[in-house]
Amino acid sequence: MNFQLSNYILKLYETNAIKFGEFTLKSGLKSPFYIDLRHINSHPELLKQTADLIVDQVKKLHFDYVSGIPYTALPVATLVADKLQKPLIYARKEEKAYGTKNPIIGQYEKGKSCLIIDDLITTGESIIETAEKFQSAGLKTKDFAVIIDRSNDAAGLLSKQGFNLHSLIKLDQMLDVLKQHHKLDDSKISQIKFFVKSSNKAESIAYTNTVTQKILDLIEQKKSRLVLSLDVDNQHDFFKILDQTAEHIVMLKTHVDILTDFDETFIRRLREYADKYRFLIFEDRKFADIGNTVRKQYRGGIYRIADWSDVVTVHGIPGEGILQGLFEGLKCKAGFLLAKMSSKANLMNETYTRKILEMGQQHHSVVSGYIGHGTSVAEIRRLKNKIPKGQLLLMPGVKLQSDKDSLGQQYTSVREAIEGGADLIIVGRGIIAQNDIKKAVMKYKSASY
Ligand code: 5BU
Repeated sequence: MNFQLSNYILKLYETNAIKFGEFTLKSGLKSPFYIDLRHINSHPELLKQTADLIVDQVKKLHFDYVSGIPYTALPVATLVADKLQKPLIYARKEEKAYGTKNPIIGQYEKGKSCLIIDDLITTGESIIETAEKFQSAGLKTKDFAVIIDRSNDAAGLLSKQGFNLHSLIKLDQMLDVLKQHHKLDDSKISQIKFFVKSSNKAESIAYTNTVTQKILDLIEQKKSRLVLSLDVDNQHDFFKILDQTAEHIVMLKTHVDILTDFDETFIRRLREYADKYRFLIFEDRKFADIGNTVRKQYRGGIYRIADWSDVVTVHGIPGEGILQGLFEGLKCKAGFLLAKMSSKANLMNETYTRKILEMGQQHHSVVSGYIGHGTSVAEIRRLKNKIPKGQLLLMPGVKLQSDKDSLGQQYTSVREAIEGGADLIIVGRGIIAQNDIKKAVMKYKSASY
């Protein structure tokens, strides 16, 4: 390695941009090292040096614009753009929750290409996500420059998708330089290497709780990925529809408070159907209060939901206490967190969705998966790729063809939902509003599996 680069690595170490010790990561894992390149921006010389090194690395590539992923990489991208005399554009960090605003800020011509700069690459997923934002805005993205590549093989992953990764420093190089300068010893280095390898393994653990396993078994046994949403207001209609659909569904989704004639017999009868036709009961209650209140709403009141339902929907907005309030001390119960709703202009943006997935992963013993939605295969697949292994994606707002209703519901087609990776589709009016219910349920069942 050249002198300039090892000198640069030492400077990163001296400014505490690379630290060794014990650090708790977002995932809950304890890491023996931590890289925080935000510090670079507070050291003008180091920032300039970073820009010079990146310029050296990318100056032979062809691109029309320079971009940095906010916030950390934006200052250095600005310097790089200046040195190369190319225009700077960048993608909004917080996705607009609604509206049609372009996610790309700055002036550009469609069809031209952009170099994207980021500080650190761990898995490559956030870079791919950014590339997709640029691509959907009509720009080409092929080359990425990062300061440190601390991944196992992000370059390999990116190249499979047609992207080139140009990193200034790889983890092994960084460790070598610090060892040569007596900042690290062999045992610490093997600890770090072991951590990087095993944390990748930890990320690939499948979080499958007993309820999820039941759902997965039913999908295979029934050859169906169908959840029927039976939103009618009286028991007579309810069981009439259930008679024609029960054997083909994996779960029956209820809104029990829609019924005008709810009583104990309804619950008894429903449980008998569930046992006879082997489906889970899914009360779409969308709990959204503090732990103490949801516990009472779930286990008490006139509905006593916890007594008869297998799964319920939960909003993560009150924080993780809601999961404890609902499920602590109960067996064979699980929730689905709302990660992205199907209704038009809903306020769940990308950041919210990501936080919900983090919460769900940490509480995988009681979170079977997520309610999510997308209006295209690509959007659904993007969401699915972020869902921890072993947890499920349930998608409402599904019909045979894409459609909408007059109150903001958006429907994506079954084909797109399944192609995008939805584990289960939730269908209401696509089935229950049809004259021939039996025919409709068979159509959805076979299109789903
Ligand atoms: P539909 O008739 O297929 O539109 O019914 C959809 C059902 O799924 C309905 O019970 C909604 O309450 C439920 N739903 C939804 O449509 N979108 C969402 O984001 C969530 C639930 Br969460």
